[in-house]
Amino acid sequence: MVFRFLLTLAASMALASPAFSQESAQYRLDIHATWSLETHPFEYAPGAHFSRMRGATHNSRYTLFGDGRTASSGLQSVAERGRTDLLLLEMEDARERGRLGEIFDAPGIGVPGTMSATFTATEKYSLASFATMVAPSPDWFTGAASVPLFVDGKWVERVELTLWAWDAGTDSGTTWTADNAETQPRQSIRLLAAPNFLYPEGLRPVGTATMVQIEE
Ligand SMILES: [Ca+2]
Repeated sequence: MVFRFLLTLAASMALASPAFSQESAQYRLDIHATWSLETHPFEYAPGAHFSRMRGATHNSRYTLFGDGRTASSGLQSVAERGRTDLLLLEMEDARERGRLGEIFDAPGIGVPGTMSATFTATEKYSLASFATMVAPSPDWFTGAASVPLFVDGKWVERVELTLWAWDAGTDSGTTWTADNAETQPRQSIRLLAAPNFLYPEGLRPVGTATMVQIEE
């Protein structure tokens, strides 16, 4: 609570004094789901959508996901069921430990489509991550992890990201609507090279995202 108050205080100081304006930057995140039956014709995904997105600003002591890492239970819940409540608890815990700043989210969307959110990054929490389920699926998700927004003493004005499908390594299903098949032990998170995403030219992304600095 005190911490939240301090954050609020810091935000109002930033507004009040230009001298503080460089200590934080507000960003708009736009996630463009390009995935459709036309772009990924291998099999049909009934009711294809991106689930509710959840993200956060944080420092280098927090990692939402990464190639070769093991998924947290919160990420597993996102990837398997599109639920973000457990991930929210993990993020709140990380915030208590001083690893994470602002938490943000956006409602799910049908694909193709766009979802958006705004957030404020600070010098202390200048990395941004987010995840959403590629749904329906066994444990497939997309997102970005630890995107640096404060580089060489400056706030990055615009970041463009390619969104790949990832396998959370927690369910062994291989089709969009496979029955639940828990992977024991958990495998590591990997780029998804299933036929659903692998085409002659290589892996086909499920979308793009931009983080653009906006006026506070
Ligand atoms: Ca899997």
